[in-house]
Formats: sequence, C-alpha cells, structure tokens
Amino acid sequence: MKPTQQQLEEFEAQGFLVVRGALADADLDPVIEEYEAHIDRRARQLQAEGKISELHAGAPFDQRLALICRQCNEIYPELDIMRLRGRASFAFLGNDNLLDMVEAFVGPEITCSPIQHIRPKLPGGLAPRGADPHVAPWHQDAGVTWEDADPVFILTVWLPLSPARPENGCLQIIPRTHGTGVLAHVIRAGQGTVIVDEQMPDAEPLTLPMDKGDVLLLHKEIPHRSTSNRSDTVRWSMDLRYQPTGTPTGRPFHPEFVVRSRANPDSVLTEWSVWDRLWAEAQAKAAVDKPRGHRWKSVPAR
Ligand SMILES: O=C(O)CCC(=O)C(=O)O
Ligand SMILES: [Fe+2]
Repeated sequence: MKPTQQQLEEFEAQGFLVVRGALADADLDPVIEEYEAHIDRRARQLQAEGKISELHAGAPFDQRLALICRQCNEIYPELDIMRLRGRASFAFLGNDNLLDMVEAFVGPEITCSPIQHIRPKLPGGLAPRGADPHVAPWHQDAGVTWEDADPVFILTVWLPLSPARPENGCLQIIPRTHGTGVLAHVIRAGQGTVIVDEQMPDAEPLTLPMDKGDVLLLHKEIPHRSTSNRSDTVRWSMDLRYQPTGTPTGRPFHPEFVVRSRANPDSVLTEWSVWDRLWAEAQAKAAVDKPRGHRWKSVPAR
C-alpha cells in the first residue's frame, strides 16, 4: 500500500505515521504460523523431557508462550528473528505491501538493515534472567547504530502481531521532536541504552495502542520507549529498518541485504539459505570478536 501525499506530509511534520490496517492476515499469518509451529514442536520436546506438564495446544498465539514459560522459559531466547531465522520471517522482510510503503520514504533502492527483531514481550518477570525482556527505555533508533550511519535516513517499521496495548507494553513516542540529530545516550546497567536526562525532550509522550495489520513508520530521531508487560498476554511485534542501498547500517558486523532494487533487480537477496548462513556466520564471528553494539559509555544502575 503506497502512502498518500498527505501521509508523507504527516510523517515529515510529526516524525511518525501509523497506517491502520496496512497489512492483511495473508501478509502476517505465515510469520505467526511459523512461530506457532516452532513453539508447538519445542513444547512437545519440553513435555517429553518432563519440563512442562501441559502443552496448552489450544491456547491463542498471544497466550500460549506465556503459559508454557510459566513452567519453563527455555524456548524464549530462541525466538528473535536472527535466532529462529524462519523462511516465512525472511520472506516477510521483502513483503511487497510493506516495501511499497517503505519505498515512498527510502526510494527505489532499498536495503534491509540487520537491526531487526521479532519480540515476544512476556508478562513481567517471565523472561529468563539475562535475556532481552523487550522493555526499552527512552531512546532514539539513531542512538543504536554506530556513528557512520548518523547521516543516513533509516526508517523504523514497527508492527504488532497481536494486540499491543498500554498494559502489555505497547510503544510510546514523543512526536514532532525529530530534527535534533543524535541525542546523547548512556548504556545504563539493568535498563539499556537510554537518552541522558538533560537531553530528554520536554514534551508529552503519545501512547500508541496498535492491532495486527497496523504499521508504525518512525523517524530515527523520535524518542520512544516501551514499558513492561503488566497483562497475562504476550505482546508479539516486529521491528525492522530499511534504508537506501549503499549507505552504512551502523551495524557492520551483522548482515544487511538488498531487499528491493528497481535499477538492479538481480541484486535482491531472495534466497533464504543465504540469509540464514550470513546470520549464522556473523553470530559465530561476533561471539569471538565481541564488537560494540552501541557507541555510548556504560553507567551504573540507579
Ligand atoms: O518493541 C519494543 O518494545 C521496543 C522497540 C523499539 O525500540 C524499536 O522498534 O525501535
Ligand atoms: Fe527503538
């Protein structure tokens, strides 16, 4: 779905655009089914190993993982997109309905950034210690790249796979605050990469409840956060980033790929197995090299 001129102007002015019902079930269900199949297979293994007593096979997508994790949360760290690396998830990165929207902002030569996630945000306290609980303090996505990407237009695309609500930790943003460049952040122990207090814009946050099919397009200088999940459902979401081909992603140690090209269609990566291998190799190398993800200094918890 191509955005209208009015929607493009709204993004320019507000620094974000929510397109309601932009994607159909046919776009998203293959990803959901891929995750359901993985969770089902792993639940059966956990049951065979005596780690869970119930499969919760009839539970809806936004509840089953939480019900399983209440007994054993071993599945949880396997689920982000670069860990599970499913075929349907890869195919979705190149979804035409999504890219038609992205192209209006990024142009016809589009690279898919490796800064991408599928996040099952569990009810508070259920995620294993040390795993990402998908609770993000106030930050700009401009703050999660290396400096080389600072001049680059990188579009964040955030979309829920199940209802995202204030009580399960939907996104909050501070509209109309783009144009600042990169604000100073710190890496705060126990919290993550967060804008320093002095640079936090003094403006009212906007809470963004969203449903499956809705898509948020976000300028990389808009501060945003999400709080913990106080419900008993799982807030399933994807966040992806797209940018003009040939520009640095700010994550050189993870694999980017050309996802659409009008000038050179042969350059588009359509082979799932190549994407799968690139991630596997990058993770093996990063485990040894331990590259810095973010540029900021670490500070203690407060
Ligand atoms: O999904 C979340 O809770 C945080 C996501 C985020 O910071 C992003 O998509 O850039
Ligand atoms: Fe973010």
